[in-house]
Amino acid sequence: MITAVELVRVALPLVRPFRTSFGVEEHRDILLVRVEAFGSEGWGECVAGLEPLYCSEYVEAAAHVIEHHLLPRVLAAGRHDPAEVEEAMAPVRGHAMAKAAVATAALDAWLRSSGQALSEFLGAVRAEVASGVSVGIPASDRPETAIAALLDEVDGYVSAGYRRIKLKIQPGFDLAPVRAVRERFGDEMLLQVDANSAYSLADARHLALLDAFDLLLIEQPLPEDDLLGHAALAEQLRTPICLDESIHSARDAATAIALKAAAIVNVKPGRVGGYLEARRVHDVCVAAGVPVWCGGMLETGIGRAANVALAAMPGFTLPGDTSASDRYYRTDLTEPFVLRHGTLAVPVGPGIGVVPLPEVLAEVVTSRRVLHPRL
Ligand code: OSB
Ligand code: MG
Repeated sequence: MITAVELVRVALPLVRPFRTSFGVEEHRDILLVRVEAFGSEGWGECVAGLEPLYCSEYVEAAAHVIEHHLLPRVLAAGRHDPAEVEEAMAPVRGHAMAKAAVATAALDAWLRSSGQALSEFLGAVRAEVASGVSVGIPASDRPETAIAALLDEVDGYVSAGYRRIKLKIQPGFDLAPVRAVRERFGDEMLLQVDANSAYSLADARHLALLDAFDLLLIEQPLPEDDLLGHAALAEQLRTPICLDESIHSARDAATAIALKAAAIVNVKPGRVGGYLEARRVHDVCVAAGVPVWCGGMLETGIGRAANVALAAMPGFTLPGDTSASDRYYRTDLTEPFVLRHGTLAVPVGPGIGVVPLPEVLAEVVTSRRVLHPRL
């Protein structure tokens, strides 16, 4: 049973601004959920951004919906095992990232109480997972300097050993950077692009020019609710289409696959409401023979640890956006994840296998709010 719940907010600057077609993030304002349950402590990281730009959720709204709508329902339920926590929050529409943070904290405590690692609970089959890296759009007024900056950044990641590079693209910054990266690093490099829904179906002929570069996939070219558009686009491209923003559930994944809107699926546990649903997305994809990979939301070690456990499941056959701590933060909240031969080690300890380091947390915490028990 859950006996205590606390919302912990921390501010962490990114090592470099992360620019996408929807905006730029220079630091994260992170909401952590800490619970005490079953005699153990559990942590969940909310991946909602500062503003509702990637999706409709944002961190302030997540804190509000947790306090006023999710937690009261969870506390009113009795056992607080993983299935019950998920079921208790189900009447609330949407707010997947808020739900995932609560569910993961409860799951972490539940697993720790029995000494089971999240990876084992999920059915992981690997001890380390191949790491890719998501490269933001450089800030620059002139295209040549933007591409030079991009090549420098990619060079650093390639030298570090990352197994796959993902370039963020948008109209006006697509063919030239992809061509430049291919020319510099060769045809063997695993390369993909992510548009964060910046295009329309009218851009199909332009996007088909990316076919020349043998990309692994193009991620979310069109708006999130445009499955038919993605299916129509897929008929005009050789590059496989991967969906990110469109997939909010295992049912969405099944629909997108059936419509041929997605040939590959990016799973983000925050976007689908937690690790139980992320596992169901994986299962749907495996049954359909569709590759899945684990996306990222610039998580600290808390969120990353759980993502790495998920990415160790058998259907995760492509490298994920599960990069090492130093790609994001100078000092991570947890023991840092370090790249070894292009992989991250799957945590082996109980639950998510990591906790915030008290001395780091003390440095970066901006607020702590006890929601339960109300004193
Ligand atoms: O679209 O995958 C995305 C980060 C924030 C919001 C959306 C996305 C991303 C990334 C970064 O691409 C992935 C990472 O955590 O490394
Ligand atoms: Mg994406």
